[in-house]
Amino acid sequence: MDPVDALDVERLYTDEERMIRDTVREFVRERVMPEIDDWFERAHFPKEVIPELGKLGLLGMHLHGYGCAGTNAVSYGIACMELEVGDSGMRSAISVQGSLSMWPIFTYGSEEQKQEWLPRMASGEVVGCFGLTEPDFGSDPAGMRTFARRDGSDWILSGTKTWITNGGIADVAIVWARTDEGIRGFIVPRETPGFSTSDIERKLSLRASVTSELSFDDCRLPDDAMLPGARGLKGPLSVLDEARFGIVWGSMGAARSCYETALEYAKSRVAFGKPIAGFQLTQRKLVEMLLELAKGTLLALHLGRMKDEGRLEPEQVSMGKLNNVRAALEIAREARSILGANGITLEYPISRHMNNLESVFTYEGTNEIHTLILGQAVTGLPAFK
Ligand code: TGC
Ligand code: FAD
Repeated sequence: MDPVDALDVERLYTDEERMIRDTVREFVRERVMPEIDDWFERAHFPKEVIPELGKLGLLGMHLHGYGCAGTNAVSYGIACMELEVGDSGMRSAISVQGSLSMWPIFTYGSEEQKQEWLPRMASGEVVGCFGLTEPDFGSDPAGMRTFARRDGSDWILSGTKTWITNGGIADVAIVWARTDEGIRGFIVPRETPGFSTSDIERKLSLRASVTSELSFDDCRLPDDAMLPGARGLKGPLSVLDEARFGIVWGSMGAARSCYETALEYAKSRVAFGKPIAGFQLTQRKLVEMLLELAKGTLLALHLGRMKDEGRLEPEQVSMGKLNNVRAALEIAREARSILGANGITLEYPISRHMNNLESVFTYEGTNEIHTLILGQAVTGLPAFK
């Protein structure tokens, strides 16, 4: 039995999926691992990685046409998992670019909007971000105050979005705003007068990722800045399904890194005259971690196959996000305990993953929100308010 892929889940991958796994794994080994501790410590996101991810065909990879790779959803999931073995910030980069920024243009944009933006976003020449959360409205985006009003054929956009991944380095923002005709999505280029960003400093989580506030001070946008196909809150919420799917996979990547690190450490660290892996209590920890890792990876693959068959429902994505991020966080905490004092340093990846997973637990719908989504699905009774 393979001590990491104990259920031989990767045997269920196709040859093409295995090839993508190998490509991303190598990228993480060669490009991310030698630098990630330094990026994390300096709170630095290397923007130059984005075109490199584009060259590998990972940006908007499961979209078809417009310079996108056109893979299946499972391949996208595998890429998310392998990148998050490196760091959640690396997975966030492709989530935000491919799922949160390109997918809404691909799904709700006009042909002109797709032609204008998608090829340059697929190559990484143009970086996107997704603005839904506001200072007073995170879990409940229906309350958003950002507003776009008509002025002739133009729109005037005003408001503030916050906690926006890649906001400070983005060339374009997908911004959701209230209008007289309900919530609509807008493509806002960085150079739009009145659009400014400021980065959120002193984060203790996702330090190798930029997180920013976006301000819109009476930004004038042409009529064709609006995404014609998205109307109402359903627009942004459907976009979230895409990124949440990536997190179902990605969280298992962070968990795998923590488990593998703890397993290797336990075999070599000696206490009371023998390797700590030889103590029953340590073995129990490792086995519990292995069980959750194996189940979470299988769940991710199952949801991926359902997505590729076109029958994955939003509530099922919530099941995956709720279960896998919670499991990954528990695995990270247990792994940290196996390393003892060494577990708290940047010499090992565990505390870095653990801190990152605290954000992953909160963004894309908190643990509580996904619990309530599932509670509503099984009882028919909404308990959000
Ligand atoms: P509700 O009345 O339930 O729904 C309004 C309309 O939307 C539809 N809908 C969905 N459609 C597709 N997918 C989903 N997941 C959907 N959820 C709801 C729904 O059918 C309805 O359609 P219609 O046609 O009837 O109008 O809306 P609500 O206001 O009661 O809210 C429900 C709730 C709480 C579940 C929702 O607001 C929610 O999911 N809140 C969490 C917000 C969230 O996840 N924000 C994430 C921001 S982006 C981010 O975190 C990026 S991290 C980036 C990185 O990886 O670095
Ligand atoms: P709140 O909504 O204030 O919730 C606080 C607590 O109350 C949580 O535990 C929550 O579960 C609980 N709670 C709220 N309502 C209920 C309820 N009805 N019942 C029970 N408990 C409840 N957003 C974007 O739009 N784009 C991005 O790119 C993006 N990137 C992010 C990157 C990072 C690093 C982080 C940390 C966040 C990012 N976000 C982004 C924002 C993220 O989506 C929000 O933080 C998240 O939706 C939660 O909102 P909040 O932080 O305002 O928490």
